[in-house]
Amino acid sequence: MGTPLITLLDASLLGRGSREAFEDESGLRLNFADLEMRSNRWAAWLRQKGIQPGDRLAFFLANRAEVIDLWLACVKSGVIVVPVNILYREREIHHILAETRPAAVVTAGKDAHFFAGARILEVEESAREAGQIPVSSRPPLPREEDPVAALIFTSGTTGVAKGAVLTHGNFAVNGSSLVQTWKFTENDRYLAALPLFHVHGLANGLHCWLGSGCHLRLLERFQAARAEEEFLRYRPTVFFGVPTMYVRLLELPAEAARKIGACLRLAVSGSAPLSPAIHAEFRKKFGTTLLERYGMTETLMNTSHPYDGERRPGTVGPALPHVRIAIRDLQGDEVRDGEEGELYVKGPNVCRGYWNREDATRGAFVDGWFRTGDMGVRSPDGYITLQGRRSDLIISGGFNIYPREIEEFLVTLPGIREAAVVGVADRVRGELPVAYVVSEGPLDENALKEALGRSLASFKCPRAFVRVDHLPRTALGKVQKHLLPPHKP
Ligand code: MLC
Ligand code: AMP
Repeated sequence: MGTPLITLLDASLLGRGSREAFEDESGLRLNFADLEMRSNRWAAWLRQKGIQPGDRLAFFLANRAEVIDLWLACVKSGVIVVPVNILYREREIHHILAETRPAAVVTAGKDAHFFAGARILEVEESAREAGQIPVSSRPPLPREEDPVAALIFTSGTTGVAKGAVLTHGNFAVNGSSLVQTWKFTENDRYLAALPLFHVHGLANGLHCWLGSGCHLRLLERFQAARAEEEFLRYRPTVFFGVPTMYVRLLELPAEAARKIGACLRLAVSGSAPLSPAIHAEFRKKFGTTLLERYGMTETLMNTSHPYDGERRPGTVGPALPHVRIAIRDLQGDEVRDGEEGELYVKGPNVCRGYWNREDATRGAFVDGWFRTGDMGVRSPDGYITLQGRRSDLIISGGFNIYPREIEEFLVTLPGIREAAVVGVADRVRGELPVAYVVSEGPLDENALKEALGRSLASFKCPRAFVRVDHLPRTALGKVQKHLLPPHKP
């Protein structure tokens, strides 16, 4: 049974009504009572549009106040949110629409063309409509015990994007656990720069804020060139980021870094590996120690460095209090401390499975334990070190890239016979994708990039294309990526 998510949020929405809650880059300022009222109006607007509990509502929006309004309205009404990464393009978007069949998509007018065939609710117009609805009361609570709150797309270990079915209970337990573990109080100031279409920004960011009643400043996106000004003016006590953001912050002048670090009690890093070198440089320059945590779309957060204890670089800390982690060998037997294996996770944080994909769901769980695909080792004092993945997932700037998706697309282009995509190390983004291709004639890189850019998110576009005569394969035909010639930029 799950805790109702709204209970966690009500401590602020109802309990701290007059307290300042929110600001954004346009100068909009809201208190918690405003957020309560706005989301009630949006919930009434959803009903006016005929969107019922259990229906899916997709949004394709850069960070803005309406994303929060919509999230809260859907949580209150039992409508299932499908957040779509705004960097996605036709191919990825069509797949998500086909899988979830949303009742409508909320998006900006300029992006409506990506959603041909779907019912589009333009965001500005929708906000005007919702703002005029004279209601102040909430919709009736969803009747289900633990309703589905969101379907968030991720490729799991297989490469085909699937919607992780996350319930109100999953979000509630994750949010309340992080508020406690990270010692959030209503006096915190959280600078929110992560996109709200992924769980790092949505499940952790919004729920730590509303679960604690602190203040949030929402940025449309993280921009390194504006970071100094943003941090110095807002003086956040809390920041959540992917390692790329911390690498960018290291470019700030020493004096600014010292001032920022003096306010920042909690700087959380996650979604991709953080090197011990960056951990050390950040500490030296900002005077604050990064706290690393490990999570997944399907499980929300699994581990975290302790707030008061040792934030051991290179590790992701021990399991969070509500999470059980087992490390198992290929036979499924638990390994001893110090031995490598695959991480399996169990707990009220774990999603129900994948939307309409029973086979994939069955494949992802073993006796109720979720297979993460992440390899790791646990020290005798419980700290977990991640050591890579079972699959060849590439993580670039905190966004996931599945080589197979790009390889399958590349071979549909004229003249390309075979393709293999690998990640190469990059100081700023962690990894960058590079494509090795067997082609019939010379490669036209510009034409390839244009074709990729039309169909796939920009971060998936290979930074280089290397022409090879053939791909190294095993006797069974599997590509041996480790035998590809090294890429020299
Ligand atoms: C990145 N880009 C964006 C964007 N973020 N465009 C619009 N809106 C955004 N929010 C595009 C840029 O246009 C550019 O494309 C490229 O990405 C890199 O942008 P940049 O300006 O050069 O920024 P950079 O300094 O490299 O930083 C990128 C970044 C971004 C860190 C801001 O990668 C980012 O927001 N990452 C967060 C990913 C995230 O939230 N992951 C959580 C997943 S949940 P071009 O075409 O010029 O290259 C998960 C579970 C868990 O994994 O554990 O949390
Ligand atoms: P996603 O599918 O976007 O939810 O990405 C989840 C994956 O990101 C995990 O399975 C890990 O491989 C990776 N990840 C998340 N947090 C960390 C971290 N702190 N260090 C290394 N990898 C991480």
